[in-house]
Amino acid sequence: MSGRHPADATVANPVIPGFHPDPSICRVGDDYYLVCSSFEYFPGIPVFHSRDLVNWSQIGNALDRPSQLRLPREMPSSGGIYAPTLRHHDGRFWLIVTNVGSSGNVLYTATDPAGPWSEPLPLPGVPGIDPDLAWDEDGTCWCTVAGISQLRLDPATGETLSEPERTWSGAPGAQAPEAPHLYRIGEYWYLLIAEGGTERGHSVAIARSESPTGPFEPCPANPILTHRSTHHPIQNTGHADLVQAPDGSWCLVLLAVRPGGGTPGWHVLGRETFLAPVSWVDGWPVVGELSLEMPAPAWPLTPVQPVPERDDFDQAELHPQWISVRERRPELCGTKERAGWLTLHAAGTSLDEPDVVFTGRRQQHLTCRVRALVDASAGRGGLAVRLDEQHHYEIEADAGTVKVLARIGPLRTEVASRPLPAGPVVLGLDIALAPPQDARTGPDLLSFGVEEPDGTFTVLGTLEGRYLSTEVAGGFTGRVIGMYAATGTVHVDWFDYRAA
Ligand code: 6LW
Repeated sequence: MSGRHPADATVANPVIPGFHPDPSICRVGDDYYLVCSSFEYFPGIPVFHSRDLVNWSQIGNALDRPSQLRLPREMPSSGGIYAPTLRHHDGRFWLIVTNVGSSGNVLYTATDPAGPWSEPLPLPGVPGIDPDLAWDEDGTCWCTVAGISQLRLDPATGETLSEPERTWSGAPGAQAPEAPHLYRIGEYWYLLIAEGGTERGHSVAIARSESPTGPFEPCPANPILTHRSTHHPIQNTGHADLVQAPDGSWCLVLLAVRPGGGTPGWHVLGRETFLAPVSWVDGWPVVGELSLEMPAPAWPLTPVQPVPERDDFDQAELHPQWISVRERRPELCGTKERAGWLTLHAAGTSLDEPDVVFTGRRQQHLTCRVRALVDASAGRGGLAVRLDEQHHYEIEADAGTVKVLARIGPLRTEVASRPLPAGPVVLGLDIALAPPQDARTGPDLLSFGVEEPDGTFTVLGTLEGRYLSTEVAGGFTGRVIGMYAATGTVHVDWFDYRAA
């Protein structure tokens, strides 16, 4: 993931770049675990491990069996898995989450956060979204949800033991009090929330009480974190979770975005996971500098194995970074059919459909270079950048043609087309920052093309990136780059993604 800066004086933020929103973190001994929302993608809820809060590696996806995660076709994009909370209690990991548009609030447990995770335990009495779990000294389990309200829960049965009661809902009149997390720290119970909405007004606020149920006293310095109304390159700061660092100091993980281009600024990688230092003054957390290059922490860093840039599809199971839309049926998408290749069988669907046969990885860098060796001689498909079914660009091959296609809202267009000689072809995409021209430009340019036998890259079409941004498409996700089959069978020998 993110690494130590060569000078060792700073480290890069976001610590988990790309579409990784709503981070929730827990510490067990020297180990940290972090989960994120995954919306309409399967497998769901990426699980990360770190020993230093800076270097993270993905150790799995909590919801990796169809029985754990149902994402029905009718459920729109940006429905599905919202805002998990991960906690460790009584020797077990607890993951509470909302499946919006399907099963509502559900609870999973595991002894190893890398999996396997349990089947979902339904929580029919838990309303709304953003559920949190906290246990008090006598073992009572408190579940707090967006709004903000709280109830007693039996996490073993899923039964709710009290009616939801309003606790503290942030600044009077502030939009969307959400993302609550309740903690016992020192002599107080702290209720951390987000408010202002997940867009530019996003912020983090906190209150405290001597009891987990309140009454809560708001921090006089609220919001304790927001970048609204600033020129800061990190915006939409909110949805945070507190954790104690290896040296006993504290940190916040949070979501934020990196908008680019002219006005209003477009963010294309989704909401990413950032880290910020926290100090305590008079029993209140004070959030330190949140920057793209932050001072290296005081504790030792433990670099992790980066995800290989190239995947040769020579393993029976796909790396956990690969995600598909709503489901991944092994008979339609996998590496077992042709050894060393990823095989995709179209199921009568295309990228315009909610159940396209697609598998991709999150775009994690503002500029990057992607290549994939594709054999589409028995079908039609290729390499796509997907925001949702109405916002995607792709380079598509069939037995004799290669085309660059774009869908933006209700509009579809063919941008370029050229004949293709027989045999597999290297399809490619270069994403570069758009040159600053005027207030309407940017943030990036996506050039699709093919690699010629001599290795040169021929661009067939260049498209503006803003149409694949959250500000244009709406929703909660970010770009995912991957391969798909629109008709017949498409084989992919390798996929190579690297930061540029
Ligand atoms: C999530 C809410 C939020 O449920 O966005 O930014 C929603 N915060 O807490 C979807 O991620």
